[in-house]
Amino acid sequence: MQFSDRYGSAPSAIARPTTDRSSEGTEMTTPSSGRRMDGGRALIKALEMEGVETIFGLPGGAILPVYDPIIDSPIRHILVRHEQGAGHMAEGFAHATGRPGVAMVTSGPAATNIVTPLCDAYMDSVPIVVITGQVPYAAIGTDAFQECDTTGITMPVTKHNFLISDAQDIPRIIREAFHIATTGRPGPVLVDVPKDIVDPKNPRSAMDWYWPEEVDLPGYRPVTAGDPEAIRRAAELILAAERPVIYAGGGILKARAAEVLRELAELTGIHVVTTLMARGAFPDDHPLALGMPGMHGNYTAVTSMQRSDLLIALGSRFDDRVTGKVPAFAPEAKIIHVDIDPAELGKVRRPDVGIAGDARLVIEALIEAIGELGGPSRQPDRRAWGEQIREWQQRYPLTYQPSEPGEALKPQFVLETLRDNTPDDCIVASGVGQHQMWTSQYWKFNHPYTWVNSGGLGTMGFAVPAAIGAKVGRPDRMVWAVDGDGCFQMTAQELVTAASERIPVKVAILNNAYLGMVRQWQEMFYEERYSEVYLSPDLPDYKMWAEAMGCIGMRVESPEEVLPAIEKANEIDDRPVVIEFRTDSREKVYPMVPAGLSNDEIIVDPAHGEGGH
Ligand SMILES: Cc1ncc(C[n+]2csc(CCOP(=O)(O)OP(=O)(O)O)c2C)c(N)n1
Repeated sequence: MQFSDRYGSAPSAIARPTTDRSSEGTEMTTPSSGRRMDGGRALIKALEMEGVETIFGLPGGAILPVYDPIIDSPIRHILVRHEQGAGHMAEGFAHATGRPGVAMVTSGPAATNIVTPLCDAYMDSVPIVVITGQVPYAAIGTDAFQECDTTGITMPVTKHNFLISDAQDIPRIIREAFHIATTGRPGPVLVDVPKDIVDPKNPRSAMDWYWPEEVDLPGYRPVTAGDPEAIRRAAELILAAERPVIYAGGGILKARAAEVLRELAELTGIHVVTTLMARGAFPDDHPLALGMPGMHGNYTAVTSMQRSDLLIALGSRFDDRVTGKVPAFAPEAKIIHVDIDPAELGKVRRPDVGIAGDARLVIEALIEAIGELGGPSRQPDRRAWGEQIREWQQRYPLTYQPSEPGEALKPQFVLETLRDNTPDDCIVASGVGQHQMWTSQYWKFNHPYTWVNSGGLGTMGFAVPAAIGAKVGRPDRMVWAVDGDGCFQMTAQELVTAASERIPVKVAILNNAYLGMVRQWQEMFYEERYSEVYLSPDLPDYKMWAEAMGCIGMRVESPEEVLPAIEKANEIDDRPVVIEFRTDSREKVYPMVPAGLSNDEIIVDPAHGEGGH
């Protein structure tokens, strides 16, 4: 019996695997069905069958029997220093590769330590599979040592979770876990594994090996193809619109739809905004790119949405940080909303045409429907709209006041220099706060899967472990984390993991000595009453801390030092590098739409001379 089988499970199908990378079998051979095995070995073997190459994790008593067979497995295990790190590494891996990230930890406190990454992955639809140890099945509910109700705790923050009760179910459940995590709207799936059913010394762990060829979950049938009638109506709306804007969300990346998005934009000549989660889904250097909308979006992205007569929302969820005050959001716009998750349609704003389906398939069908309806030449003359957009772009570019000689470094200057001196396909991960918004604003994302970010939950401490996971997934790419001093202090210990595993990530700390984003709100909305946001510029000594963790550490205080430090960091490829940039603590993120206000009340940078709205 499973505690939380929300989708229903098919009986075990005994079938042949397609691949087997296990050390026990010869490469690419099929293991004999019915071979006796213990549950721990079966679990690792099932992960191998899923093509898992890396597990991020940390062992403990309850999960020991699953850790033992790792020694004989070709799977690489990366030993983290805190389970939160394992979860974010799995997420970073998934963000950068599109393949599911895997984390494995023990019961009780280890399971609760990984709840934050689970919630983070849930909010941002990141496919990860987390395996947790559990006390022996019979001890569940007795408050046994290191027991906690992991499935109960994680139910609201996982797409699905399993509590395995029978060793014979292990291959099927692992197969289902990966299927659920990666199909439909991707998300985190947790598998809780009681110790007795994986412990070779316990008869309850004995099972006959099999590999289910197919997954059959009667209650789980994600819709992928959009309704043709709705697609035709959407195409009609596109062909009639005078001021349309494509509102691209993270779903574009999840659906691997960046190429077809570009095709649609170029076919119709419609401009594209990319949300915080969609940065990279449409190239920033494209003439139709408008950049990021929302609370800290640029003026043109925000205002073009506000003034549009048609918003084509593709894999975006009308997040409050994008809409601002909902009743005042894009008041004249009709809405086409495409999402793999039908629950998103109409959740915040009622669409004129709602299409449940995979973004890539629906966009392809839309392109076809536009052709059938007469093609893009049927569209009205949109030159005036294009002119208006260009005028906004010229009038309200992103700006900041460069520092005068002797003044503190500007974070935007650091980011511009980093952006201009890293490869175009460099992967950049960020923490949460001002540095995150500046990175999203100032970086030029010209390739998909180059931006690794915690958008929904907004998790401080995400950057360092996520960058490590991304680098493990894409060792061929340069990976930089841009972190705040507050965020860095939450998960910096994972640099010990990176150094000992020789994962050469690079970290830029924008040290403004404050919990900067909170300070910004206190300055703007709490009359400069700075309650509990000062961190100190010198404590800790980041350079020494980095070095103590096996990294190269550098400190940069003046503009002339910025480029040489970045160049030096770029040359180091055998260990992690940390550069502490001491930045101006008074700097604020602009533009800004204050929380709860309409996007029409966007504050452009006062230093730019606009003086407000
Ligand atoms: C785990 C967690 N705790 C608290 C917050 C609230 N919060 C959002 S941004 C921020 C400040 C971040 O400071 P820092 O890392 O120094 O970055 P900065 O804003 O200065 O760039 C805080 C405390 C959060 N997002 N996550």
